Amino acid sequence: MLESSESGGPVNEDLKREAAAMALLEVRPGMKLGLGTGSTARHFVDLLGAKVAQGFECLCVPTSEATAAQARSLNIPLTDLESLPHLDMTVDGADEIGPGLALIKGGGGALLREKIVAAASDRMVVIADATKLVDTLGRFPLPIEVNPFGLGATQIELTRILKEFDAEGGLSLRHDKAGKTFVTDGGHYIFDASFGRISQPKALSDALLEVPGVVQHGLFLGLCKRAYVAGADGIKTYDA
Ligand code: ABF
Repeated sequence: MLESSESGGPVNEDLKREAAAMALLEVRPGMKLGLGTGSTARHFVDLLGAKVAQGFECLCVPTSEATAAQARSLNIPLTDLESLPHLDMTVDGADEIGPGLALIKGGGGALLREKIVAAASDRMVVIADATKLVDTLGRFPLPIEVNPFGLGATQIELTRILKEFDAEGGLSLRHDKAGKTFVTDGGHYIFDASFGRISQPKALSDALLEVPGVVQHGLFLGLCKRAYVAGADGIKTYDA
């Protein structure tokens, strides 16, 4: 049931949970699942935990230490891609969902593991509220995960790429709430790149991956097969 916000509209968290509940309907007993990261994926893990508490069987690979901790607290059986390199489905959130279900992810800092786990899955399902839908990717700054070694040289290369792709803004090294350089679960740093509009996602992806210091970036192209997007007018299903 939706609660009302001060403006009378549905509360965002309720929308996220409704999208998560839709993805849960795809989960079958014995499935091997990738568990995403972020506040929307968190709802999915909560709902899955409630099913597991009723005896539902599944085996899951988390995409972050935060999700692993949540899943453990709910007694969801966990493993890793070393033991289980192939998954049936991954359910995750996104920062932006563009045409063809191209995504920007990584606002939560877990993009590398999220991409590895999604790529190891038969099917990636994204859950989101309708604020994540965009006509063109790029309004949300693109996270680029980099190796701390050679940071200055990597920054110069990335600045060149931003210029080449007509970025509206610049690069900024991500910091945590305490003001320290944000460090990913894999020990890397993240640059957030303000493109404004990404009109050639594939070309940009290729250019970024050519920079030796770039570990991965938050453009998810051709990975997402379905999105459940919850808005005030209900839940819409988008298929790639
Ligand atoms: C993960 O969490 C990330 O890839 C994305 O950055 C973020 C979305 O978070 P939320 O669901 O909290 O908006 O899915």
